[in-house]
Amino acid sequence: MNLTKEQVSQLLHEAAITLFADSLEELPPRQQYQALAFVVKGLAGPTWAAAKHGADERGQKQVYYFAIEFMPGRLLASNLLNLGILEPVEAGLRDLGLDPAALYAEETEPGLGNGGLGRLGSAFLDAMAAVGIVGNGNGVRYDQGLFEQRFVDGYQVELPDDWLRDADVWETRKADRAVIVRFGGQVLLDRDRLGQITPVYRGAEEVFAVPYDTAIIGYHQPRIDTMRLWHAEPVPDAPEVLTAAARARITAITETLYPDDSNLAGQELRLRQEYFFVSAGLQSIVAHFLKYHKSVLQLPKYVAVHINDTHPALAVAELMRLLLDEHHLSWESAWQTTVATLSYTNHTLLPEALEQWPVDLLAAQLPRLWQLIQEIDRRFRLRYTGPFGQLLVDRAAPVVDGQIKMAALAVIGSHTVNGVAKLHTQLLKTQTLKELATIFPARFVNKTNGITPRRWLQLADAPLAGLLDVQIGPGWRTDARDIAALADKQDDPAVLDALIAAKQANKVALAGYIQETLGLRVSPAMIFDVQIKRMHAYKRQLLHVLGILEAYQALRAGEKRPPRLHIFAAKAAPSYTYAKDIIKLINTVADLVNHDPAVNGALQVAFLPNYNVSLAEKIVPAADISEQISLAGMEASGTSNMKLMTDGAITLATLDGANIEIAEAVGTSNIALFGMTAEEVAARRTAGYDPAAIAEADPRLKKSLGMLIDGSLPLGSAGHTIYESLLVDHDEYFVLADYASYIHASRVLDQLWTDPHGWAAVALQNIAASGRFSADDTVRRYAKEIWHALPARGGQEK
Ligand code: 26Y
Repeated sequence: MNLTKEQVSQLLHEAAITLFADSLEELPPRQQYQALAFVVKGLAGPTWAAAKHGADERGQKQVYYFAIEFMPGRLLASNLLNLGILEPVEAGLRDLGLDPAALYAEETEPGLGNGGLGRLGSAFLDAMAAVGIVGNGNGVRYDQGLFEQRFVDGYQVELPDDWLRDADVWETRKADRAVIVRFGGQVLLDRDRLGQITPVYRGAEEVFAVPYDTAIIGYHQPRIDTMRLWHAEPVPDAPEVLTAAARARITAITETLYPDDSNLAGQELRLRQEYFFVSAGLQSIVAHFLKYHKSVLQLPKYVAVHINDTHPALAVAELMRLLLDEHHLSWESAWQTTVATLSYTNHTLLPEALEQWPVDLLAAQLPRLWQLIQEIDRRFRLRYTGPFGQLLVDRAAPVVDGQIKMAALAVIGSHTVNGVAKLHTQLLKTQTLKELATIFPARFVNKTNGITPRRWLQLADAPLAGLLDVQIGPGWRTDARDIAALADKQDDPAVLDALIAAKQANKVALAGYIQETLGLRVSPAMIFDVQIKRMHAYKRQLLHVLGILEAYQALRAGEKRPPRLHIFAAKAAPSYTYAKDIIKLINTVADLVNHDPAVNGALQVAFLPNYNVSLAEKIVPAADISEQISLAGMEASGTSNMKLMTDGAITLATLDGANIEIAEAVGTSNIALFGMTAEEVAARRTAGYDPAAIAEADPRLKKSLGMLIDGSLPLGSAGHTIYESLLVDHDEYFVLADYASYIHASRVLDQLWTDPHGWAAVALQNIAASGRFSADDTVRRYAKEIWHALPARGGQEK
C-alpha cells in the first residue's frame, strides 16, 4: 500500500474531528491512538471487503481455526507493518511531534487466552494471512480477559481485566450475522411419513450469538483474513420475557475467560462456553457455504474446520447434528462428511488437562448432542471391538464410566490428528492416546509449532532486524528461512560486535523498564537469564530458584562469577495454590539477594508482574539465556523457546518438547542441554526415587532447601509446602534429580560468557537456525498435509 507522510497527517486530523470533534493536537494520547487505529482500519477496509467474497468466488478452500483462546497482542504496529505503511506512518507521526511507540502503548492488549495455546492460535492466523491461506479464527469474545496480575507482599493478586472499557477499535459487530444457540430442555424425535427424523425442542434456553470480526492483515499481501469472536446475549424481541436470572445465565457465557490452563474442574459454565462458540461457528459456516454451493456433501472440498485442543471437540457432534437434523443426510454420509471436514491438534500430555465431561452434565445441557455422542460411541464399539478386542476398545471409546472423553471424540471424528513437536507426537501415539493410535495409525502426524518472526523480530527487535538487513539483505522479512544466511558470518568479528551492540541496546531498554516497574536498578552488562511462561510445577521455575540460591551461596563464599540478572514473568491460575507459593518464593528470594550487599551487582532477581504478549515483546529481545527447563516428557512443545532463540538468546534446556528440535537445528555445541530424557524419567519413575538422599549428598543444595524452612526466607507456609513437595511428597517433577546437571550446564554458560565473541557466535548460530520455526512454514505444512487448502499464491514451501 502506498501512502505519504503528508497523507497520514491529513487522515489523522480528519479522524480526530470525526471521532472526537477536536483537533488532533488537543487529544489525549489514548484518543490519538484511537484516531490512528481508526485510520488504519479504514485503509484496510477495501481489501478486507474484497477478500470476504474472493475465496468463495474462486472456489478456494477455507480454513476455520476453532480455539477457545486467542492472544493477538496489540495490533496497531503489526497492522502497519503488514500493510507496508509502518515507515510513512511513523514519519508522519514524528512530523506531528508524536512518538509512535508511545501511541502503540496506548492500545489495550486483548488477553483472550492463558498462554501458549492462545498465542499459537493468533500466530497461525497471522501466518495464514501472510502465506495466502484463506483462514478464519473462530472463538469467544470474553468481556473480561485473563486477569491483571499484581504483587502484594510478594503474593499474586488478581484484578479483573476490563479490556473493553475504551472500546476495541479493531472489532466490528455483525449483528445481522447472529445465530441462535440452544441449551437444555428436552428433545423429542419426530418421525414423518418418509421416515425422516426431525428433533423437536421443548423448553430449551435460546442464546443469541453475535459475531465480532477483526481483520487479520496478511504481510505485504492483498489478502485479509478474519478472526470471528462470538458474544452471548439474550435473543432480542423473544416472545417470552426473561427474568433477570435467566438473562444473567446467558450473558455469563461470554463474561470471562477461565484463567486455568491445565487443571480442569468440570464446570458447567465451561461446557456452555465450548458449545456456544462451536455451535455458532458451525452454523454460520454451513449457512455461508450454502450460499455458494448446492449440497453439504461438498463441504470437505471447500471447508476445513480445525479443532484446537479438545475445547472445541463438540464440533464432531454438532456438525453431525447440523448435517442430520437440518440437512437430512443419512448417518453414513453425515459421518463421512464430518470426518473429512474436521482435524484436531492435541496440545497437552498432562492427564489433569485432558477434558472429560460427566454424562449427566452434558446430557442436561446438550440433550441432542448427548444422543448423537451415544450413537457415535455405539457405532465405534460395534465397528472396532471385533478387530481390536473389548479391552482396547473400552480404553479408546468416547463414553466410559459415565464420562465423555473429549480427546477420544476428537480423534474419532477427525481425519487427521497432530501433536505439536516430534517428541510430543510420539508420546501421544505411544502413551496418552495409544489405543486410538492403534486403531487409526495413519491419522496421527506431527506438526511442530512455530512463531511469527514479524512480531518477534521485525517489530520487537528493531536493532537485530536492522543488523540482518545490513548483513544478509531484507529477504528474511518475507521468508524467514533466509535468516540461515547469517550463519556464514559467525567468524566475522565486526558482525559479532554489531550483534553484541544490538543485544545491548535491548538490554538497556529492559533495564529502564525494570527500574520503572520494580524500582530495581540493574546493569545491562549482566547476563540476562530469562524464564517467561505460565507458572506451573512441571515447568520447574523451582529448579531455576534453586540455581539462584546455589549462586547466592557461591558468591557469599567468595567465588567469582559473571554477574547475572534472573528475570521471571508468569501468571499462576488463581486456584493453583502451589504455583502461587512459587511466586511468593521467587519474590522473597528477589528481596533477599537484591538487598544483600555481599552479592551486590553480581546476582539480582527481577520478577516482572502481569506477563502478557506486550511484556514478552520487551523481555524476549533482551534475553541472553532462555530457560526451557521443564521435566522431559511434560511440555508439549513450548513456543517461548523459539521466540527467545530467534532474538539471539542461548537456550538452557532439557530434552523436552521443541527443545529437542532446537538442539537438532543449532547443534549440541550451541545449546546448553541438561537433565534426564523422557525415557530416563519414565524409568526413574518405575525404579523409585529418593530426593532426600540427593539433598543429603550436596551441601549447597541442602542449605538452599533448609532456607525454605529455617526463617532465612520469610515465606510463611509457602516455604513448608514447597519443602515438603520435594522431600516428603517425592518431588513429582524430579527437580532434585536434575539439579546437579542443571547447575553444571548453567556454569558452562558462565564460562562461555567470559569470551564475548564466543558467546556472540553461539547466539548468532541460534538466530541463523531459527527460521525453521516460523509459523509461516508451520501453517504451510498444515495446509498441505492436513487441511488440503493450498495458498492462493506464493505459498510454496521451500
Ligand atoms: C481444559 C482446561 C483446563 C485447559 C485450558 C487451557 C487445558 C489446557 C489449556 C491450554 C493449554 C496450553 O496452552 N498448552 C500449550 O500449548 C502450546 C501450543 O501448542 C505448547 O507450546 C505448550 O507446550 C502447551 O503447554
